[in-house]
Amino acid sequence: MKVIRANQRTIGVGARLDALTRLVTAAEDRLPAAALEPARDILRRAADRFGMSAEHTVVVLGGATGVGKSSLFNGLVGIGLSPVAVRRPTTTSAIACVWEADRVAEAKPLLDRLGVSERRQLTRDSALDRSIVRDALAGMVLVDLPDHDSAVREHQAEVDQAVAQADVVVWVTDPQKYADASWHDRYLKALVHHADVMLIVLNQIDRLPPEAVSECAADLARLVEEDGLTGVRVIPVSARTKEGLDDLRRELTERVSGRRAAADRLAADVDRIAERLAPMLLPADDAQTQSVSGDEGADNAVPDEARAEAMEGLRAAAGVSSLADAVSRRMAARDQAAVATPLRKLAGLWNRRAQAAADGAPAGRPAVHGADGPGGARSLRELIRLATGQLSDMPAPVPVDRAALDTVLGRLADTMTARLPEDWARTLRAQILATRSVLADRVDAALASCELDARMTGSRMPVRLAHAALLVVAVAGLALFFVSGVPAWAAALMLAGGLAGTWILDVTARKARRRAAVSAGQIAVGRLSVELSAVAQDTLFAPISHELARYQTALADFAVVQDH
Ligand SMILES: Nc1nc2c(ncn2[C@@H]2O[C@H](COP(=O)(O)OP(=O)(O)OP(=O)(O)O)[C@@H](O)[C@H]2O)c(=O)[nH]1
Ligand SMILES: [Mg+2]
Repeated sequence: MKVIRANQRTIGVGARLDALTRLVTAAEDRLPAAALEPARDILRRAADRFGMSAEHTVVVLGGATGVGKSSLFNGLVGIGLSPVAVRRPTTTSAIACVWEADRVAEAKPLLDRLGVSERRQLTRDSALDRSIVRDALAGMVLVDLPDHDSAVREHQAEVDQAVAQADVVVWVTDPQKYADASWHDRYLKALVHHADVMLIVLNQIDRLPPEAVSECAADLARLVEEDGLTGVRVIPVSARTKEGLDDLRRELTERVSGRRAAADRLAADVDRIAERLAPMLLPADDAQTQSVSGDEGADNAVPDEARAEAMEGLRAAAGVSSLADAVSRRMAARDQAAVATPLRKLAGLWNRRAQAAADGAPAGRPAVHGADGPGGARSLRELIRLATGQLSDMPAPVPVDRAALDTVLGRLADTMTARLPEDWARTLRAQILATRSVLADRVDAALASCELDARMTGSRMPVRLAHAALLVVAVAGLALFFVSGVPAWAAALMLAGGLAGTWILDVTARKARRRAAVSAGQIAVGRLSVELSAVAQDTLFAPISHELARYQTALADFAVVQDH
C-alpha cells in the first residue's frame, strides 16, 4: 500500500518509548537522577495517555449478539472481512483489522495482548487504498468482538479483557436491545470512569419509522445518563443502509487523529530528551557528532593490551617473581648440595674450622645446604625436610602490595574509561577502584594456596654412589703409593683419575641441578600467574565487561531513542 506518512520517521514512537524505558533502567545510578527525570516524566505521561500503544488507536466494537457489530465492522473497513449471519452468535472470537497494511507487524504485539489470534489479525486489502494521501483513520486498529451476552463463557472473558485495554470502546446496540438491564448493569454502570473513551451506536435504525429514530436515540441517551455516564455520544446508524456511518467515521477520525497528534507531540518530546541526553551518553570522542549507531564499539571485553598491562602490574604487586626466585634459589641450594662431591663438604668444614679458629669461636654445626636459614637448629630441620624431598619452608607469600595495586587499578581505570562519557566513566572508575580490597584478599588467598612444586626430580643416589666409587679409587691410588711393587705412575693415575672424576661429576651434576632449579622457578611463575589471572578475571575483568556491556546496550537503545 502506498501511503505517505505525515511524519517520515524510521522508528515508531512506541519503539522509541520502549527503548527509552530500557535506557532509563540501564542508566540508573550511572547518570545523575535529575538528568533522567524528564525522560521518566515523558514515560509516565505516555503510559497515562497511550496505554497499549502510542502509534495505534485500538477501537473495539462490543455489544449483544445480533446487534450488528460485524456488519458495522465491515461497513467501516469497506469490505466483508467479518462474517455476518443470521445464525447466533456469529462471531466466535475477536477479529481485528489494522488500517495500514505495513503496520500489521507493528500492531502484532498489541493484538496478541488483546487476545486476537494470529489468523484473525487482518488488514484492509491494498486494492482498497490506492490513495496517496494518508487515510484519515490511519493508525486505527478496529476489533470486532464476540457478543458479551453469549451463552459461551469465553466470549464474556474476551470482551472484558478487550474493553479494559481498548483506547475507544464503541458499544453497539439496536432498538430492541438498547434497554437490556444486563448490558447497562454489567458494563455501562461499571465503566463510569471510562466515559471519555466510550461511544454508543444505535444500529439498525432502518427498522424504525424515521420519526422514531431521534426519540429512540434520546431514550438511550437518557438511560446511559442514568447509568452515571455523562457526555457519552449516541450515534444512530444503519449498517444496512449506511445511514449515520459517516457520522460514526467522523467521530472515530477525530479520536484517532487526536491521539496521532498527541503521539507526534510525544515524538517531539522524545527528540528533545534525546538531545539533552546525548552528551551524557555518547562516547567521549563522538559527542560532537551527536549521533550514534547501535553497534558502535560493540566490543565489551577489556582489550588485550590493557589486560596484559594490568596482569603485569598485578604480578609485580603480588611479588610473583620474588616468590619464584625463592623457589629456584632454595631448590638450587638443596639439590646442588645433594649431588656435590663429598670433597666440597670437607673443604667447607675445613674453611669453617679455620674461620672459627681465626675468630676464636667454637665451630658451629655445618650449614650443609647453604640454605638461608640462620642457626644450627634450623639447618637440622632443613636436613630432615630435605631428606623427605619436601620443601615446606617455602617463604610464605608476603601480602600483596596494596599501594602498587592502587596504581594498577588506577591505570586500568584510565584506559577503560577513556572513551566513556563523563558520568558513566566516573561510575566505572569507582567500580574498578572499589575492587581493591577484594582483589587484594583474593590474590593473597590464591598465592597462599598455590602449590609450588619444588620437589627434587631424579634420584641423587647414583650420583652419590659414583662420587663414592671415584673417591674409593682415589683413596686406593693413594694407598698404592705405599705398596711395594706397584708402579708409582699407576698409583698416581688412580689418585688423579678418582679426584678428577669426582670433581667433573660434581661440576656437571651441579650445573644440571641449577638448570632444573631455574626452570622450576619459571614453572612457579607460570602457576602463580595462572592463579592471578583467574582471580583478576573474576574480580576485575568480568565486572568491567559487564559494565561495558550495560553501557553498550544503553547506547544501542539510545540510537533507537534518537531515531537518527
Ligand atoms: N435491518 C438491519 N439489519 C442489520 C443491520 N446490521 C446488521 N443487521 C443484520 O443483523 C444480523 C446480525 O448482524 P451481525 O453483524 O452478524 O451481528 P453481530 O453483532 O456481529 O452478532 P454476533 O457476531 O453474533 O455477536 C445480520 O443478519 C445482519 O444482516 C442493520 O443496520 N439493519
Ligand atoms: Mg459478529
